[in-house]
Amino acid sequence: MKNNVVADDIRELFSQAMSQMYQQEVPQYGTLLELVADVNLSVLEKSPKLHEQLANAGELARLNVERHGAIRVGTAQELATLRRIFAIMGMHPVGYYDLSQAGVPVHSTAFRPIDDAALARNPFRLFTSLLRPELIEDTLLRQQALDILAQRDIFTARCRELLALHEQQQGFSAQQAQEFVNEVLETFRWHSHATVDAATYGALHQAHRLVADVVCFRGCHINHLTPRTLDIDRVQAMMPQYGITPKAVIEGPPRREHPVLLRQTSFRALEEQIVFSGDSPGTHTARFGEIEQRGMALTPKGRALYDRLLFEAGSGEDNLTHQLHLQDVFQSFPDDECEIMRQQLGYFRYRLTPVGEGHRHAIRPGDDAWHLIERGWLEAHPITYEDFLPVSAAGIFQSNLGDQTKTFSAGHASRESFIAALGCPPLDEFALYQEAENRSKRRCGLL
Ligand code: OOG
Ligand code: NI
Repeated sequence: MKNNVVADDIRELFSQAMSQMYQQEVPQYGTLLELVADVNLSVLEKSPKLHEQLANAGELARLNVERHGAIRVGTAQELATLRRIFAIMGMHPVGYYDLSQAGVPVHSTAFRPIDDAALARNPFRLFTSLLRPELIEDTLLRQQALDILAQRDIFTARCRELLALHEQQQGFSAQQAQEFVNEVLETFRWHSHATVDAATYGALHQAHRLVADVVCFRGCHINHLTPRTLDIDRVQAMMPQYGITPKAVIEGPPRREHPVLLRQTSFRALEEQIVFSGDSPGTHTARFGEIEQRGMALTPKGRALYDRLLFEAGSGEDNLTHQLHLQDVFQSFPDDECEIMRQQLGYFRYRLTPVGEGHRHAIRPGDDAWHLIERGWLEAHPITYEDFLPVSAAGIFQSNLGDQTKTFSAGHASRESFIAALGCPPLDEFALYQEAENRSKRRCGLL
C-alpha cells in the first residue's frame, strides 16, 4: 500500500467534511450556501467579462468550494498540535492578528495553503485564535480557566496516533487519509454539554464571552464557515428574503470596479441550548454565519493607503450611508488596474500572450511590464487576497458580543508569545504575494 496521498487531496476531503458537518449543525449555513450560489451564478451570467477573467485567473473552479472558517483554542499545546495537523493538509500559518486592541482577549493566525497550485485547487483557510489568559484580570478565575484547559484533550487518541504515523511514514494511504479527516473532524464538532457547571460558566462568561466559549467545552467547535460571493451587496440585500438577518454594516472597503482585499458581512450568533455539568440547562451563543467577497492583494504601500482611508472613514451605523461615505473617502484609491500597477499598490500575476510567446527571445529581465502589456505581449491578472483583515475581524467578533465592549489595559500585541505557542513564526503574507508575482515574472522572462 502506497502512502502517497497528496496534501491537496486531504485538504479537499477535510473542507468537504467540515462543510457537511456544519450544514447539519447550523442549517442556516446551508441556506447561505444556496443564496451565495444563486447570486454567483447570476453575476457570472450577467457579466461574461468577469466570467472570462475568473476563468483566466484559474479562480472559477475554486469558487464553489471556497470557504474559510474560524476556531478558537485555549492552550499553546492545542495550537502547536493543530499546526502539525494542518501541515498534513498543506495549510500553513500566515500572518499575526492582534485582536486585544478590539477588546477581544485572543491573538490569531490563519492556516491556509500557500502555493499557486494548492490555492487554485482549494484555498480552505481557518482563522485560528489563541486565548490570552493573562488578559483575564481576576487571578483566581484565570487560574481556574487554566486548570480546566489543562484537563481537556481536544484531539482523539486515534488522531494523535495517525499524526505520529504520518510524521514517521512521511505520508498516508488513501484509507489513512480518510480516517485522519474523520478523526480531525471530531475536534471541531459542536458539544451541547459544557464541561463545567453553570456557576463556573457564568464567571468565565462575565470575564468575557469568548473566555467561556474557549474554556467550557470539550473541543474547539468551528464557529462559522464562510462562502465567497461575487456580489456581497446583493447577498446582504437578499439575506432577509431567505430568513437571515445580516449584521448592520458590510466590513472592509467599498464596492469597486476592481475589488481589493476583502469585504465581509455576517449574521448574529445563534442562542443554543446547552447542558452544564450537574445537568442544569442553559444557553450559549457562539456560532454564526458569514459571507465574503475577495479582491486584489495589496502591497504594503497599497495596504497603508487602505488602512489610512478606512480609518478616515470611521465606522457607520447604517449600511447605505456608510457605503456611500466609504466610496467618497476611497476616491483617492485608484480603481483602475493600470494605475494600481503603476503606483505599485497591488500584486499581479503576469502571463505572456500568444504574441508575447512568439517574441519570448526579445524579452529581457528588467523590461518594463507595462510597456509589454501595451504592446499586447503580456497580460496581468490581479492576485487574490487570501488573508484576513484585523479591523473587519474585530467588527465580526464585536457584532457577536452584543454590548460587551470591554477593552484590556494589558492588551499589547504579544507576537513573541504567539510564536512560542505555535512553535514557529507565522509566514509573512506580503512576502508570499511578492513571491507569487516574482514567479510569474520569471516565467515570462521578466526577472
Ligand atoms: C473569528 C472572527 C474573524 C474573519 O473572517 O475575519 C473572522 C472568530 O470569531 O473566531 O473569521
Ligand atoms: Ni470569518
